[in-house]
Amino acid sequence: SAMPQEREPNPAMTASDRPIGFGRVQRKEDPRFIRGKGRYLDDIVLPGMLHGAMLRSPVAHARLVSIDTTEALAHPKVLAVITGKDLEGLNLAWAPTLSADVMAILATDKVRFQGQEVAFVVAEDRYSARDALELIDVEYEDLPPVVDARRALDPGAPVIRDDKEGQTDNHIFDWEAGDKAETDAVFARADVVVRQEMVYPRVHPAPMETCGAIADYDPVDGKLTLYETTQAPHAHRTLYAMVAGIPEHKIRVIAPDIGGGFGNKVGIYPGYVCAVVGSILTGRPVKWVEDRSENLMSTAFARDYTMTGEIAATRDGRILAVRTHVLADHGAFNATAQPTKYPAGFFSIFTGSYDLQAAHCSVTGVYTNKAPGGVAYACSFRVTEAVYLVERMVDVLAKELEMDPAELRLRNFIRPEQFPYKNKTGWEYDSGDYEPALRMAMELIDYEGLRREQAEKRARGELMGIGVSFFTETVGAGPRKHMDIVGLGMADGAEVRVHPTGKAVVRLSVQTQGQGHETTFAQIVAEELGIPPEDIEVVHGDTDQTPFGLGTYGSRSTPVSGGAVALAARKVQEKARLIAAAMLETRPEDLEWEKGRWYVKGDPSAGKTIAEIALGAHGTVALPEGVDGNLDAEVTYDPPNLTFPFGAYICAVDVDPGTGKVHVRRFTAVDDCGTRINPMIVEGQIHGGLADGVGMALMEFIGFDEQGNCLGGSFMDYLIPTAMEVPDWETGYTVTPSPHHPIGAKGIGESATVGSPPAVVNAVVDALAPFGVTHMDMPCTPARVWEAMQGRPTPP
Ligand code: MCN
Ligand code: CUN
Repeated sequence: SAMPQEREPNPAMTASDRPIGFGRVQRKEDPRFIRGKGRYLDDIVLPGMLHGAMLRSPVAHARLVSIDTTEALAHPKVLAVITGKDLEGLNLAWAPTLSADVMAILATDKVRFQGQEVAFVVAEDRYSARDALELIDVEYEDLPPVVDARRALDPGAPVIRDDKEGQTDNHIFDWEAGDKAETDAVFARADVVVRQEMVYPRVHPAPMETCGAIADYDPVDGKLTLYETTQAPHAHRTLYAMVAGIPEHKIRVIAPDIGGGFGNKVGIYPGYVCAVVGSILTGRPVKWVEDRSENLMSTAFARDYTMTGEIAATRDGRILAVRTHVLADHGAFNATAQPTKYPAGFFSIFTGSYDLQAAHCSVTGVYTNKAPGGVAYACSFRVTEAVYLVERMVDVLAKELEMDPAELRLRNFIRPEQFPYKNKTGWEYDSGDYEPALRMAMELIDYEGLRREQAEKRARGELMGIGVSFFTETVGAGPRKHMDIVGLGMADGAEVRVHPTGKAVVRLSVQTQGQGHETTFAQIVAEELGIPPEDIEVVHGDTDQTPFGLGTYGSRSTPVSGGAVALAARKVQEKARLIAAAMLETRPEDLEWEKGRWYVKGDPSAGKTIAEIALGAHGTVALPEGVDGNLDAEVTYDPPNLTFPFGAYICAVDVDPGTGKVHVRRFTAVDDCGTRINPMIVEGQIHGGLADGVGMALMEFIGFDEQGNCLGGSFMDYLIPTAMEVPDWETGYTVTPSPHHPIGAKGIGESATVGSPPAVVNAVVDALAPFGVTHMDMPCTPARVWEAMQGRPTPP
């Protein structure tokens, strides 16, 4: 079917006339959320349910001398206390991570970060479980911690992972992309080379709902039902089967409503495994839900990249090459969630939106005494770090060349006729048209006017800055021949069933956490079959009811599962044609499709609607040879490539010269995610991501002291932006469809989080230009800004 084109909303058309890309199809999930009728994990109460609580290490690095659980076990409401020793007996003390490492479920030998899981109590209620934690007596023998990644490889640094055979230091991996020799040669002959060190600090996705699980093991039929806050129910089920040895058909993972995931809910946490063991031991369901501090201190963090960037250019502003070295802090266990071949995620797209002659990056991963994670928080598998690096570097170059940063970008964009564009590190950008997006952003915010205003303010001694960033992402992993997670190829299944009365159900392998899949996937089917979105039920989050697939992260639901759904619906449409031909006593070739109906070419009055055909399929119509009696189809979609959304962001800030406080006054975002299925949802995704970006740029920070104590373990210390700190977003869009995606859609879920931090930081640095400031590390807190104004950049 034809590529749906973006249209302006036409009030005369209803959602069912034009299900995709237009108007404001209301979210089907909102009636229950707005009424407080969502069903989140903690809302679920099973008969006889017990509660778990986790004892965590108070120190960052220590030998575990002994654990005494006698007193806790004597607590009248405690049913079980599980330690690493107990798990060892079950071969579950250690588990494989998503990055070919192992991680402790409960510590056996040492603790390796503050907040690490040490023992699990199962009790009649949550309060007793928590009280009993204090009755467990653990003796630790302190070891010196490794807190600063830059010291991790020092000779003599304490070895964190002495559990691993042959591991004599804190080194995890070295990885590179691009051609080093070619890049060095371009650098050697370039007129201008600029270099900047920068830190993308450790931050945390901090979803509104923390992580949790309810394990319900039925000893009679051996079936484990596991309710989980998970972004990837099928992958979890398979991993439990592989690791715990429970047969896969005896595991059912159910993801209820999820209050935000943002990458925090991709992995399997020790608490989930302990809940399972607790349920098997007690024969009763066990619920475990972490609190806010546990979430911030122990679950998947994001970033923590220390980067050295260099950019080579001609004097007149032609960018020739970029090279970078990165030190990646992965914490105590390498548990980052990413395709196997990509230990640094998709960081190698640090070439950005520019047509370069050469590029090279090398990444060294190290262990530190901090919580594991690394790939989370709307990161598009490290595209966040890549975009930050290149967009900061371009600004550093603009400063050196005394060129306008928008102008410098415009001069260096990959041109529309160059797509599909093969970049210097091996990505094939599917489509793009960059200049119109940046020009639109400049127009929307009145870039020239802002620059004039800035000049006037500077003349008066006021501090105002304007920051530009332009990003290209790579989202929608597969294809599976190149991409897998622990050996599971990155494809997704979808199943469409049209019921006898013409209503439909679509079953997905991906998992919404607030993105609105119940609405948008219904819209895709509606577009293909002409069934109104409200007549289509979207089922997800239950491995017993949905086809296999790798789940939601890396903004892959629309690129991968969206493709699966569109193709499954098209299969249904083709099947409907065969059945309609039988019903109309004509040949399938003589039929023509219009939204929701097959009719006889040249005789539009002779036709059958999808509902009539569905009834025919399930009814008494004599079906053609080889056509079975339903109107269903199933597809597993292995995408041919990723999709490459892009956008232009411009931000204006004012800085208080007395306090160093940054006020984001304006922010314009022009995004292009190809065909927009639901513009309202797309805009919501962008608003959320822009708030993330302002948060990271100005206030979010998981810091540690020298002992490895986590300094970001509560919302008193880990600051996230509220409506007070963000401006009214001004958005625009262009539409450059993906040429390979069935409906031309690209992912959007992480674009704004990826693209906005460099715009804010570029604006802050621009505001501080009168002080000679050329770079500042995030978060640009008042204290750091003030120090920078005194010529004392805060050491990272
Ligand atoms: N969409 C659309 N048209 C497009 C692209 C997307 O209408 N061209 C719609 C989709 O159909 C979907 C939503 O926008 O309803 C996001 O789609 P997509 O970009 O495919 O991203 P995913 O659905 O795979 O969501 C994952 C992405 C990630 S990885 C993080 S992290 C993040 C994000 O989504 N976590 C979120 N946005 C979030 N939003 C909410 N509310 N909660 C989270 O946890
Ligand atoms: Cu990187 S966070 Mo999202 O991919 O779930």
